[in-house]
Amino acid sequence: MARQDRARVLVLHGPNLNLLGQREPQIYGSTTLAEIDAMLVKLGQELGVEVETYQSNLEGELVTKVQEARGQYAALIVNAGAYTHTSIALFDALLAVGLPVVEVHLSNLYKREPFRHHSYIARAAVGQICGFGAESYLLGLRAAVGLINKA
Ligand code: CA2
Repeated sequence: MARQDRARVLVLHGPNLNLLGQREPQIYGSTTLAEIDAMLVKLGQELGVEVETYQSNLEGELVTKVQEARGQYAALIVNAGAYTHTSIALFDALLAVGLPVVEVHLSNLYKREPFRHHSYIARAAVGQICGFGAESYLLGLRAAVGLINKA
């Protein structure tokens, strides 16, 4: 019998997240982005989905990646970093792509500065997970797989 292709999930990391584990461990933890990506791929295998990850410091590159996700992925997990609080372009792209979006953040946005309390991404997302450090991504993946399996 032909092997059923596994659903694919794209994880997007925004600006400065490439620095994880190298600076500000008191806020963002000591796990590196490469370690988070590896944990996501492993959990994806356990949950029966294929996980791909992408990081960029550039807003336009993230927008393009979202546009290209149409028809290629079953769900998106997005930590847009500081673009969370500024990017209408990313919000528009996420609305247009028509895929379920799970927003994740390492830190608890609502315990931080007021400018982090508003997320443009939130209106395009099914839900938001924040405050659990690297675990936020793993919880986000579980949520995304739940949405895929329900669809
Ligand atoms: O908590 C999150 O995941 C954030 O998306 C992280 C963003 C921040 O602007 C958001 O408000 C919340 C910042 C990512 C910066 O990551 C760094 C990692 C290590 C050292 C310096 C920055």
